[in-house]
Amino acid sequence: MNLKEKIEELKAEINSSKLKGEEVLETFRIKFLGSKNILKGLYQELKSVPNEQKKDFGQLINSLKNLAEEKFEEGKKLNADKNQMGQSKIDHSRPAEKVELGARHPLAVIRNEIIEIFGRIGFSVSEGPEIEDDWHNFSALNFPPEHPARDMQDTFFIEKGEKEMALRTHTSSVQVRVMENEKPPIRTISPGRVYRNEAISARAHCFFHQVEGLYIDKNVSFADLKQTLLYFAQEMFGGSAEIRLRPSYFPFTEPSAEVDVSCTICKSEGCNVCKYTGWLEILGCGMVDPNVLESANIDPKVYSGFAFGMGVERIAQLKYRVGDLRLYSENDVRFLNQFKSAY
Ligand code: 2NL
Repeated sequence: MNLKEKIEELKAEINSSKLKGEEVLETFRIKFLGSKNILKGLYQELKSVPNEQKKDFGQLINSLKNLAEEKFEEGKKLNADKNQMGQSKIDHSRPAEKVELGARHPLAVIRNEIIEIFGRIGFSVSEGPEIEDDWHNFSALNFPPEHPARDMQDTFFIEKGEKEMALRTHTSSVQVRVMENEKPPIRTISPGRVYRNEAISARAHCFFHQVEGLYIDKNVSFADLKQTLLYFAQEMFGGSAEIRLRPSYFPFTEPSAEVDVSCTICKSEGCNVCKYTGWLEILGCGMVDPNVLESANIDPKVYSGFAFGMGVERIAQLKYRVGDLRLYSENDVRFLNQFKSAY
């Protein structure tokens, strides 16, 4: 038999090999790919082939070797989950591995609950960009040019092309966009992440989450604001919750107030969470400043409105009694798994 015939024969043998079972596979490996494999003999014979034919024969033997390797890999796969008898190695009676169910993040749970509570009295949900221009984050909201809240210490400023932009410091910027794009009556809330340039500690973070609310129509009064917030507090903290308003200041509302809810932990008896005051601060609010309405081309002589803003972490802190803000962004499953049942 000449070299060409030998190659053809081996090729046919490789192609027709049935590599079922570990032993058959091993025999195949030794014959075609082992340290004393049969192809080595062919390379010996190549030496006596006339020079002008060496290249062609060399290629033929190489492709034979590749074919054997392919066939072997195929056989390995074929045998991976079968034993020598060709039976499945998979134990179908083995108990299934436990599938760990994920849990919704506590901040998402609280945010969804807030959306749901305001949804029931007709508030829609608005969203907007986290990278904002000065107009939507500050100027339209009646922040004077030199107002300290614009300060580098509070705001992350970034360059975007030619323009200086900022990471929004509140979702009021979304509300401004709603006022610019829609006609009253407006009844919407804007949940979202906001950023402040602060050192991270248990009580401060460089980002947190807010839900702001805005209601604009004819004859909206402070009484409407108070009743809306009482409704919210009782839905969120239970029917016996009470609220109180303390005068405050925000550039975008006049008058402004801070809102406390009666301490749900000690029922206002006095505890270390409410610092023995019986009250917990939950949000800030007020009547939308006429300047803000004008900035968005809403006539303050025709329309009035109220607005409020709350920190989602703050509400979660009170509902779940989680003091350290850092836990909300560390993604430690030992923390997250505690919120499995919530929606
Ligand atoms: C807080 C206080 C507040 C607002 C947010 C607002 C939005 C527009 C106009 C007027 Cl477009 N006001 N939002 C008003 C009062 C308070 O947030 O302590 N947030 C965590």
